[in-house]
Amino acid sequence: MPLWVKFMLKKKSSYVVAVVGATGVVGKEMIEILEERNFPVSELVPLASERSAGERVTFRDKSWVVKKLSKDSFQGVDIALFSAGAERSLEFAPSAVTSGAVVIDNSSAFRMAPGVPLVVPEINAHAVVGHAGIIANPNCSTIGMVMALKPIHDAVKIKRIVVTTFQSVSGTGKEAIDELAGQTVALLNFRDIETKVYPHQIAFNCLPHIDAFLENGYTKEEMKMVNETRKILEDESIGVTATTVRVPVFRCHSEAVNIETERKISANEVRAILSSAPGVLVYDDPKKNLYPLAIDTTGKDDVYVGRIREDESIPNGINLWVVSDNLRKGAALNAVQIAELLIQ
Ligand code: L14
Repeated sequence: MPLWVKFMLKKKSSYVVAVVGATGVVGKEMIEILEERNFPVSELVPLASERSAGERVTFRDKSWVVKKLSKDSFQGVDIALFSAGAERSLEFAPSAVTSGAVVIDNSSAFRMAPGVPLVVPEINAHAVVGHAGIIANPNCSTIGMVMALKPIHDAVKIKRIVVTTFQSVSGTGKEAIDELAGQTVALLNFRDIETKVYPHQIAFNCLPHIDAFLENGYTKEEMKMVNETRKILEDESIGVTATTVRVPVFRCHSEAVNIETERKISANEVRAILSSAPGVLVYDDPKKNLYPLAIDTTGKDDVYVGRIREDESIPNGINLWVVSDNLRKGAALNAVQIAELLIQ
């Protein structure tokens, strides 16, 4: 028996679904999306740290008590959606798998582990087969970018990607949302600011620093974009280089993406290809001042692409502006879509 058969989800009419980090920004979004998409949930098991245990979450007009996350939390759980940070995932995901659950993990803990599928359903749904209990959800910025690039890669093969991100604070969590709001109000009232979550003031500022710095001078967030992109596109030959920047935006990540392709492709051809790509919406009419904006993509499922131009500095190059909701397609929606693949 191949190993993955052992971990295959048994088909049922409905499933016990645990959400780890149920009171967090992404956890809440997961619960909302499970409801919105009518996922067959027989029982919701909201889990969180000691601090949030006892709180309540609403799911299908019913109030569910959040329980304290422990290694015994997963008895009888079919699917466990984890979004409580890499440390929690490392500590508790193995217990969930041992209890018989399939884990869909939103953290960076297992993404690059060999044998752990890293999945964006529109792109590499086939990769879920072969999991050994854990399936990883890619980084929010990686998901938006590969959604826009995979159809182009299929058409003309991408050789190199240069990306700069403009990332909102919501991915960091509720404290970061409060920090941006609090600093903004304080500064407009000529008061001193507090800086707790980020190393510098985020209000009215841009921080070229997301996640920890590595020996090579890049941040972990930048290297996630490099390594995850290659794993998802199943192409180690693509060159990827990234600069990830935190901006004073609450929700949605924007990305300036420059690609060099093997064969020539025009801006119009890119528009045509992306127009028929599932989960991608071309929003590109500069004459009418139409281009993707973080404030417009909030709450949307699609990845919005605009400002599509030929890079006139090289023979085969394209520039794009990609915006997506980091909490939805960048996190909770993609995780629920993976769960949908498992029960198909
Ligand atoms: O999934 O925006 O690896 O501060 C880590 C950084 C999620 C977002 C990940 C942020 C990201 C987070």
